[in-house]
Amino acid sequence: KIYSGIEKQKGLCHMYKLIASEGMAKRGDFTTCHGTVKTPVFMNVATVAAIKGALSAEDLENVKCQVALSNTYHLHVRPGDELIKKLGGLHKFMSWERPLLTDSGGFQVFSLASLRKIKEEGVYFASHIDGRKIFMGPEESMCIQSNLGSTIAMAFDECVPYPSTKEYMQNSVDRTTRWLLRCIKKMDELNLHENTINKNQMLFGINQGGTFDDIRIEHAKIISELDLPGYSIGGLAVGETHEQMYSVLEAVVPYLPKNKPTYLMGVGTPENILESVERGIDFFDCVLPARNGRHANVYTNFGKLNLLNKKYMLDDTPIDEGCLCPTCRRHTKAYIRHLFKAKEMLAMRLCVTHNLFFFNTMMEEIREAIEAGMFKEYKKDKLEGFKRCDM
Ligand code: PRF
Ligand code: ZN
Repeated sequence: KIYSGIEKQKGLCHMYKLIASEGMAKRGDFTTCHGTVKTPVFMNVATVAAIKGALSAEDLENVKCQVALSNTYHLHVRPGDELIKKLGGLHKFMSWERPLLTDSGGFQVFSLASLRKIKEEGVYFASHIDGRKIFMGPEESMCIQSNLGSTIAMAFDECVPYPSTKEYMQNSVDRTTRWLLRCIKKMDELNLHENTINKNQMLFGINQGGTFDDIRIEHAKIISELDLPGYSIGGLAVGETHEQMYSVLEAVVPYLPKNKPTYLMGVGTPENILESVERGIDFFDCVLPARNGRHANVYTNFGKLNLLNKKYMLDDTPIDEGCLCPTCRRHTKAYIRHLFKAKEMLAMRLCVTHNLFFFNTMMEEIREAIEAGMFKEYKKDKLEGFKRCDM
């Protein structure tokens, strides 16, 4: 064992039960202190404790969201994690009782903040809101996530840009490993504090290594030894091709524990999700359904539609005839198109609602297909359907 303090993480309230599998595809039940998550699952992104597109926590329940995802970096900058702790933690603050995952800031710092300097102790950068100088290292990230009291905290990592040299990658991954050990130590300490919001907060490790299979595999072996409650794969969907991403999954997933959830960070399209479930992924998250919905792009089983298209001006049918979402139960394409043209916020809300329901429903279908041993057929049918039209 690399770090002896990890024993303390065991025996807490988390457990992954493999319900069914088909090839590498897993259907699991992940029990947490905020309820059981059925996997594969798509987490709905609520970066600043709200889904962009004006959805409330109640709306999230109505689109069958199992896990909401928020960001350490954003909430630290505004309104501040200490304020949220004073108000009883993030669950209470946003009135969301189901599981919450917080990303560590390791990615947002690299994608949003400017003037950044990476050192062994952590990252120095300027806030994207007011330019204020901030330092975040593994301990700071754990403290912030502990103040938020999320169900699952993510390790503080470096998401290396693509492409990078092998030398840069190896040095970065080695540092990410050292950061992970510091995260574990800090999280163990914080979970023992008397006034900690969630003493059962879990820490997921993050595998990095870009498209270098050997670095990925070596890193996966090292972090798997640490016996964390879950493992994610970061540093993908950052500019490499889809084929390269799938090839990394094929190489690295076999080296992550089979009896723990796997999480592919920031992925992706419905196609990416189907391909990645087939390669052993349990958790996903992506801003796409909300972002596309805000731009009138909606998902259907026969491809994506853009509701701004003139051809929907007199279309009195729902986005998808077969969809049971709150939007499709009542509203027509013509009406939603009108709302976009009139710049009414409701337009975005209706489309984001439909899109999140679409993603969460697809995950439900994926789970049923794996349980029935029909995932391969399901995936083939679904992918063929998506190609039927675009616009
Ligand atoms: N690290 C963290 N969060 C992430 C990523 C990562 O590599 C990615 C990469 N797709 C998305 N979100 N901490
Ligand atoms: Zn719908």
